[in-house]
Amino acid sequence: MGVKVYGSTMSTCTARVISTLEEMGAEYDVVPIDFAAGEHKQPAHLARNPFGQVPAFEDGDLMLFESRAIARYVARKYKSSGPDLLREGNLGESAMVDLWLEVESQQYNPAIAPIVYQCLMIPMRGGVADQKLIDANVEKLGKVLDVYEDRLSRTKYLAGDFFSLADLSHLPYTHYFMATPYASLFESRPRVKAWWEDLSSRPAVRKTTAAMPTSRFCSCFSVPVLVSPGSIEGLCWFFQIICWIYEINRSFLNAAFKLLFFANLIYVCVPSEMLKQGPC
Ligand SMILES: N[C@@H](CCC(=O)N[C@@H](CS)C(=O)NCC(=O)O)C(=O)O
Repeated sequence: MGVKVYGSTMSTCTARVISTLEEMGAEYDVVPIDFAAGEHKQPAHLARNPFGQVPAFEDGDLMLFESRAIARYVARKYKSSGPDLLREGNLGESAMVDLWLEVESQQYNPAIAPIVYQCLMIPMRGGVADQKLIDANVEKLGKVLDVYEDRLSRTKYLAGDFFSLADLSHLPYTHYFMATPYASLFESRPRVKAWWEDLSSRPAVRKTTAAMPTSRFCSCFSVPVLVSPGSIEGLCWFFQIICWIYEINRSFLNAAFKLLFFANLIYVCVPSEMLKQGPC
């Protein structure tokens, strides 16, 4: 029987688990948890994860939560069928994997997560991003990436010259971060950029990110758009389809929507349903 992952394929922490399962060639089922309906706070899910968060993970009688702990478990359970992601046969290498997993969780994630949240999630829900918070975290992330640039000038991957869970754990937030206007933080650091290109082109990673579309954050909600219910729906779907097909530059899309807004082509308020689960 395959293992079960409770969560959403689009959620960053769930994607950390899914990408590890994909790397290891494991069979698994994703059991969707309906955030909009508050399912993650209901007793059935609290029994899986007492913090009312996703992911949760089930393997027979074993129930786990915390994505990094689950990913480690997956790497150990399927170690004969996939890459050696933890290097537990070598004391020094496994220590380096642990070290860079800690760096991801304690340095990288606290800086990158607020940027992603502010730039993508808040506007999608109709809110206004906190630019001060973004700026502070962009600066923090820049300093972390300077350390990465230095590290990657000496080794191909973070823990050494081998791909490990420490690299893979960076996937979910970095994937979404690349759809923010601050992706240039990677462009300006050639070794970090090459490392990300390598990581993001792995087949298991591509399969995981295929279920994490960034075009859903297209910027029709990044300005206080006023729309007529009928016209915006068609317009949003139209741009969404263009996004999907051509993966066009989001700043162009942003400009296009702002232009439409100021040209007064959009004029009544966004229906609240669309803010919750709109096509963009
Ligand atoms: N440290 C946890 C964080 C889990 C987490 O923050 N999950 C988010 C989705 S990515 C969530 O469930 N948020 C809903 C909430 O906190 O109420 C992990 O790595 O699994």
